[in-house]
Amino acid sequence: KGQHPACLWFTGLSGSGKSTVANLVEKRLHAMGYHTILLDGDNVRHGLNRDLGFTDEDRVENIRRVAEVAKLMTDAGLIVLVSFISPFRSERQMARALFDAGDFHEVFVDTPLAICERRDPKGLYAKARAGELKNFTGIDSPYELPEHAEVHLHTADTAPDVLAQQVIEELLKDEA
Ligand code: GGZ
Repeated sequence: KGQHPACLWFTGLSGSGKSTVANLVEKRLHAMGYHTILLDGDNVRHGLNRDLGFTDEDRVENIRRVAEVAKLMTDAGLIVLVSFISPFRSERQMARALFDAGDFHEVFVDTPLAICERRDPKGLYAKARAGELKNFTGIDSPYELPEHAEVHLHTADTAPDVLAQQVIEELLKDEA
């Protein structure tokens, strides 16, 4: 299948639904015959980046490495889905700059902090509020809102399958 290689870069808070939407998008692309790979904390922070924590400096390095790997995989012909908080504008810009114009699609998974905190599937927000977890994004570590995202997903009032479709439409919008 002839989809041009590309990078779908998901950014958003912990618990925003990045992984849920990215997984749905990947499943659909796969069903359409595209070759994809999903990079996220589960397969990167436990391996390649297991030396990194959550200080600003470590997050910068986390995202730098992920961006470089995503670029290599895109060069190899894959559609790469990247799902990290990626809280800093400058690192998202650095990632974007690695790619040819039009091959990088930033997807802002926009879920208000209050909703992420209510969900708190791993109890991390509670720990952060209690002071047991330092440098937690949205609590005592910043999340810089995307200003140039190609896709802006409002998760509070839209079902995941509809959000996934919005991402796919962005990816395929220039296809014949
Ligand atoms: C934010 C943290 C932290 C801190 C552990 N701050 O909901 P999760 O659990 O599964 O996703 C979060 C994940 C964030 O890692 P990223 O590599 O995406 O972050 S970044 O792009 O900023 O480098 C959360 C868990 O790791 N987690 N401690 N302090 N999230």
